Amino acid sequence: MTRPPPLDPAAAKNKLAARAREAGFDRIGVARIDIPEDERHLLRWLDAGFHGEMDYMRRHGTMRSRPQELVPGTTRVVSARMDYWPAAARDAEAVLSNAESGYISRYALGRDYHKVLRGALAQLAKELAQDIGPFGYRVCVDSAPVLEKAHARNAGLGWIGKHTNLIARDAGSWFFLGEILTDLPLPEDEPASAHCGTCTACITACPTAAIVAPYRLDARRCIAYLTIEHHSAIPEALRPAIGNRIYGCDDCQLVCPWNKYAHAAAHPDFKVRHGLDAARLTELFAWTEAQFEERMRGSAIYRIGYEKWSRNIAIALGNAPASEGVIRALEQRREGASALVREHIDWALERQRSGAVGVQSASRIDPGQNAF
Ligand code: B12
Ligand code: SF4
Ligand code: SF4
Repeated sequence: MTRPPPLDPAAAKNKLAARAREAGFDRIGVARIDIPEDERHLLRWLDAGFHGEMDYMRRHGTMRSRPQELVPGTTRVVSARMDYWPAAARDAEAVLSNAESGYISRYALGRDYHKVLRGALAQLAKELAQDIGPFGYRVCVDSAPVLEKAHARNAGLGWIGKHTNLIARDAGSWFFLGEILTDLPLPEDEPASAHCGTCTACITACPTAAIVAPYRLDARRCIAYLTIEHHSAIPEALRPAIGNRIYGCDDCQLVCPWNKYAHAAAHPDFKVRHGLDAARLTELFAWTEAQFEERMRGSAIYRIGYEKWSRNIAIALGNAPASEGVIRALEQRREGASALVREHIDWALERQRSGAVGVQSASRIDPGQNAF
């Protein structure tokens, strides 16, 4: 029987980097597993209730900050970055300032990134095993209980900005992260240094004042949380500031000066689908559930389901300029809508009929105003 040659960690890392490029990743790095300071921030964040309805974040406990509790034997985290900026999409600012269009976050205009990254990471790990022999690993993308940004920072991929996203000096922040937790003793990279300096542009730009302090995000106020993760009614006080953002929010990243260094997505799966970069709200609202299922399958948007999709569009219609067309669209969907959606339709109709729309759609929430 032939034995595999003894592992050369540096050579294994070089192979990994080469295979990662072939698999479509823009950068990888290797980190140790311990992140005690980040664990403290996570626990303080949970104690403050900032996670809102994302109960799973509390349930996972320290497994989120200790990969060795998730996968025994783990000694390294391989962090991988894949850029998603859809360069051919309609200009973000133009869509945001057209209240009759729905703004969908740049990351969700193409295929669901969970599928893209998980597939690429699994391929990467399998090919590395062919190169160097079998090793222990688990791949993670978002859904696994791992503090991805902390590991990526320690792997040298970037720093956690004041808006709490990871930023790379040479690539901005429009990228996804994924990991391979492994028992391979790969050489570690140097953690990245931070470069926000005195800038506070993201904090000022946030429409709902969700960045309550540098590096501290109250998810309950964040439009990404409200439109994607929050299952029940959206607090009325926050609805006007949501404007026409119907899935996710990008404002804090759109103003970040480091994003002038962002790279366009190379992966074909991140190309815009179904004209989602500039769809009219009334047209989206007219979709039946069957049309939503058919068109959104394979997209990250599919995960929120037709009810939350309709809830979000109803809010945007409540923020749109008053018009007969919008009122008709809302009335047509009212009959047969679930109690949750009907409540949001009624709110929108009230605003449309009273003329309380338009100006508020562009407004920001006062940071002192508590919606809870
Ligand atoms: C839960 C979650 C959310 C929540 C909460 C966001 C958040 N900041 O925590 C919501 C739904 C709001 C959200 C929104 C978005 N998300 Co998200 N999300 C996650 C998820 C699943 C977990 C994040 C987490 O653990 N949060 C817990 C808190 C404690 O962590 P934190 O805010 O990051 O806090 C860290 C630091 O800020 C610091 N810290 C915290 N408090 C304090 C206090 C002080 C004083 C200091 C100094 C430091 C400090 O320590 C913490 C630990 O490192 C990750 C995937 C993953 N498994 O990691 C994706 C992830 C972070 N999301 C991602 C994306 C793309 C987004 C959106 C851009 C999507 C969109 N356009 O709508 C927005 C961005 C909003 C924003 N400004 O962060 C990407 C980010 C990629 C990147 N470049 O960083 C990730 C990594 C998913 C992925 N696999 O690519 N998300
Ligand atoms: S994603 Fe939007 S709402 Fe959330 S922190 Fe950034 S700007 Fe604020
Ligand atoms: S906008 Fe400024 S403060 Fe916010 S993350 Fe970017 S550099 Fe840091």
